[in-house]
Amino acid sequence: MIKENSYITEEQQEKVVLIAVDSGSDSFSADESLDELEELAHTAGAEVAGRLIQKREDISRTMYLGKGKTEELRLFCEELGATGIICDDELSPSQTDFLEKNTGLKIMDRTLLILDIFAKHAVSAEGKVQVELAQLRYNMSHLRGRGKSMSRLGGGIGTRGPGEKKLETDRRRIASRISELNKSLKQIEDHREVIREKRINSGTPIIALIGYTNAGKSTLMNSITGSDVLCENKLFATLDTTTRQIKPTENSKKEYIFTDTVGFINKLPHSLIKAFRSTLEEVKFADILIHVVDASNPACKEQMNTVYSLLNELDVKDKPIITVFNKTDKDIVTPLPHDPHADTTIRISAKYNTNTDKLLEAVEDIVKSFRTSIKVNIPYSDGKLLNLVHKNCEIISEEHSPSGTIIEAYVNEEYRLRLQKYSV
Ligand SMILES: Nc1nc2c(ncn2[C@@H]2O[C@H](COP(=O)(O)OP(=O)(O)OP(=O)(O)O)[C@@H](O)[C@H]2O)c(=O)[nH]1
Ligand SMILES: [Mg+2]
Repeated sequence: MIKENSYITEEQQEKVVLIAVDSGSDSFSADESLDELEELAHTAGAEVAGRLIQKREDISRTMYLGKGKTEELRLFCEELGATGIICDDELSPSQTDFLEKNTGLKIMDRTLLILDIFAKHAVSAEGKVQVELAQLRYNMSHLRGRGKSMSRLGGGIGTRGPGEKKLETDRRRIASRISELNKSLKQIEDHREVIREKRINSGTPIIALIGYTNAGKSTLMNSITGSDVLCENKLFATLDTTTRQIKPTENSKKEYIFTDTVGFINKLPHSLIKAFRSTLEEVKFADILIHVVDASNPACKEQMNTVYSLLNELDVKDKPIITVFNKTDKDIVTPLPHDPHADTTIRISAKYNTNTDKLLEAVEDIVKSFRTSIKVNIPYSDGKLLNLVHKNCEIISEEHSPSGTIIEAYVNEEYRLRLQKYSV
């Protein structure tokens, strides 16, 4: 039988050289950053043939590497038979032109690579719209004459995804497509808002799993909630938010909502932050953050710093944080970094389910610390509120009086405020 898409010829694997400038100003070393770029390149399906780093304090607006270094790069690529070059920083159009003219190869950058991976991994309608928006924004700021990099021939990195056909359209067409996409995104976001409101009204604690990409968030989500989110040793395996409702411990009275979210990365492209803002901001609506750290990664301290600076950028503040040092079944960094933002830290292995019970107890303790016990007399005329209290609060005692129902209950802050007026 002929397979449906068997006529599609295999994409030729790109063989790339990675380049970076070491200015000494980033918290990641140039080598660490290129290790990550290499992972990104593998995830996007390219083979990495070599890398080249130049020590340089200032990067010129027109030349990413110096003249001599660019010639060295050309020879290096020739020797390795490379088909493309990937730069660790986002390149300006003139920097791309210069590299392209002087090496004759396809020039890509970290941003393009991340966008390409997002395009490959987008599943939901929202994810696809967000990726296309980010791709168009990137293309808008990189529109220039058709060079090798922009040629559609041969496919490969930067040519995939929902935005593909639009790459060749002009600025005006792109702008009108952006506004079209913004409209449909707004509709999806409104829908999300309704669901979110419902969740908040239910008073159910929301716990978000956050952290650097590949730290093990989805693996942890699966091990604590029994769900089957895709986990892969690839960057950005998860793009869509998944939520599951479970009782954290056997003795828990109520269920909690756990959400698995998209991972963070150093130098996350601005076009992506902008397009994915609503997905990234899921964490804003959580009551507790579980910060998952890959303790076996030598750069885990820098990764943690990246996570905290992105949280800051998203204006996520004052949330209780449990930091879990994951992958402790492997060789881990010693000593583990100190985390001044965490309320508690726990060492776990999500893969082998080690210490996840301790994590859930810690979650339960924090949720308990949120609630207060109250005694109220809810008049019979406010039966609606009484129903909500029954549904969403933990009742300690209940009796009927001539004027209303007298209830003692554990409530969260929201219900404490709602019920304040009936307090006895
Ligand atoms: N050895 C070991 N590997 C783990 C552990 N937890 C996760 N992994 C592996 O780490 C890789 C990434 O795991 P994911 O759960 O997909 O990571 P993630 O944080 O969801 O990643 P993204 O969705 O890509 O941001 C997978 O290959 C997992 O099997 C662990 O405790 N021990
Ligand atoms: Mg994941």
